[in-house]
Amino acid sequence: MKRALFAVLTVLIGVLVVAGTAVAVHSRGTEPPSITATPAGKATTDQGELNHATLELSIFPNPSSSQPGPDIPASETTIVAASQGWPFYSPSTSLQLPAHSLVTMTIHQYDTGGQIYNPWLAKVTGTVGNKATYAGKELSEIDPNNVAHTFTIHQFPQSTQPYFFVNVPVPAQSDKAPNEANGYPKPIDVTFSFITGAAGEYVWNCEFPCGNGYVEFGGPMSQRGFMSGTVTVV
Ligand SMILES: [Cu+2]
Repeated sequence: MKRALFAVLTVLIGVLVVAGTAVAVHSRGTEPPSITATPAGKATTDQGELNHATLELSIFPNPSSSQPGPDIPASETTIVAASQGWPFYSPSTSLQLPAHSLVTMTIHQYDTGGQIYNPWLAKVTGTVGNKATYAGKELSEIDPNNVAHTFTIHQFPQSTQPYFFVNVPVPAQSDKAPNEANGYPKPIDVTFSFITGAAGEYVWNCEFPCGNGYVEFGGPMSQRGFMSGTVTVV
């Protein structure tokens, strides 16, 4: 058991190093304008009564006329993204969350996917109950062979900020899912809540290799505004 855990941790650290390197070696680029979680009154949690806030994101498989892509200045990157059909989180990857609060996020997922390299990342971690609701069904993990993206918040390795780690895998659409009028299939809605700590600057990224280049961690995976961004806890 201990050996298996070490193996899983070793692979996870490897994935984070590769993803981190891809982000670091790439030009950081412009971050899209930040979006702020909406206050939603109070919530009772196992840490007592806390402020509650909500945030909605969508994941689109490619820019289109109905979804033009990340709100970053038009550049070579955005032209390549459109021509290669890069997936992206919308409306922004720059997220601002209230400190010491319950945050409920909903992700509307429109993209296909496949097998994730590290099945540990197909488990829900760091949310309330280590669970998320997938199209109305509460689960603690999804099929590692049917992942589209992940939403993974973590801190900088050298950081002295409070520990903050959230991983929510997002399942893939069927290749046969019919498109609706907006050119995308009916979304799979994923909802989860987590509790923020003290103020700090964090980052998040997708841990499913949905890009191109080295082990599919290039392209949208290494360009901010698509599959990674910032989490500012204020
Ligand atoms: Cu992704």
